[in-house]
Amino acid sequence: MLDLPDAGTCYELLARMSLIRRFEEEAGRQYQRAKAGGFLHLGIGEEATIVGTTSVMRDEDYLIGTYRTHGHAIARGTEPKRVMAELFGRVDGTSGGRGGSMHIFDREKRFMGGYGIVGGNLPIAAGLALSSEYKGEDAVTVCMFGDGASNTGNFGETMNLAALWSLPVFFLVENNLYGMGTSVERHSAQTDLSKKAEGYGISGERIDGMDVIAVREAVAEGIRQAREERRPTLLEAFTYRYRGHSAADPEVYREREEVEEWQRKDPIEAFAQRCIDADVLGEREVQEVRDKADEQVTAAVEFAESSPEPALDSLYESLYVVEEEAGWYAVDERSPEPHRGEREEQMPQAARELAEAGAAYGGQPDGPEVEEGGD
Ligand SMILES: Cc1ncc(C[n+]2csc(CCOP(=O)(O)OP(=O)(O)O)c2C)c(N)n1
Ligand SMILES: [Mg+2]
Repeated sequence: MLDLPDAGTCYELLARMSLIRRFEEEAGRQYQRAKAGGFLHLGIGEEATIVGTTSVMRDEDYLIGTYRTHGHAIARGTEPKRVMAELFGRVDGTSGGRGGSMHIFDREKRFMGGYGIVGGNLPIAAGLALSSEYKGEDAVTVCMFGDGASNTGNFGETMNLAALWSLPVFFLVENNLYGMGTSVERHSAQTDLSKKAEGYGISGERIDGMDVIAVREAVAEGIRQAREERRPTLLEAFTYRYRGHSAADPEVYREREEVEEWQRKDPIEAFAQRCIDADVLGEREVQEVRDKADEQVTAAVEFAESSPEPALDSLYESLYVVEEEAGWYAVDERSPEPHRGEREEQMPQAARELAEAGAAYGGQPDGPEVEEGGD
């Protein structure tokens, strides 16, 4: 086991993890009260991976994540009350209440989202790193994504360019063993995800993502290589989400015992105990951390509740429109009825046969006969 850092750093790591945990527990409660709308993906259990990573980043570094990033924003320094207000859809939220849970964004803190498309944040990370390179900045981009995202085309495309162009980017896969309800064994041919980018010249390592100190050390080295050697690497951190994929997950794909087993090695409890055992922190300080987290989260809810809803006449602000008048570009420009080629009866014969037979049969000897031609 790696040595503990100084007491101040341990206190800060514990405080950040505890704050995120309390925040997310409360976000779950507020969602059930229908105060927070849309989808809600909680990362409870994944705090050591998040905080271990951000604790070794510089202010000028970029972080980009997925739709499970309330904790990432808070770990980067975004005020919890602004994240809560975003969940509530209020004007004081990080995106003025227009993004919600999946789209937390804080440019000032260089937290670049919050991204709903699985794997969609990877090419953006490469782009951010390219921009730093172009502008001669010393910043590194840290890109965090799920095990499921490692199967997307974006993964390979991004690894290729990151390696080819020697971009200052660092990749961290938060392997929580599932992509929605599908386990890694069932969704990835290569289950050692740290090896998945080797073919592109990007080496990887596996670590215990429940150990904040192990994450810290490994990420610090990855960031150093990205910054000093322009060498992107891939870290696979084993972690676990205690809650379902989203707030609406019946969790039929895993046993209660599996969840409890992971909860027994809870990253926050384990770290607090370790600090107490090593006499780095006292019981009193650990309690203080919990009380402060409670206070901040209570204040965040009060703030979010008293923040106004966006004004109705601001509905079309910040939308992409071609014309001066705000509106629904696709319908504005064309008439709303179906256009040429959009009606089913205009579908070419071959396409209809394929659709009826199921596209899976396309090109197979016992599939339907497909005629050449058609428009
Ligand atoms: C391109 C794309 N495909 C599918 C989805 C639906 N979807 C949302 S989350 C998810 C699972 C992703 O799992 P993983 O990358 O392991 O991240 P985790 O949710 O475990 O943090 C899927 C398939 C999506 N949002 N985007
Ligand atoms: Mg996952």
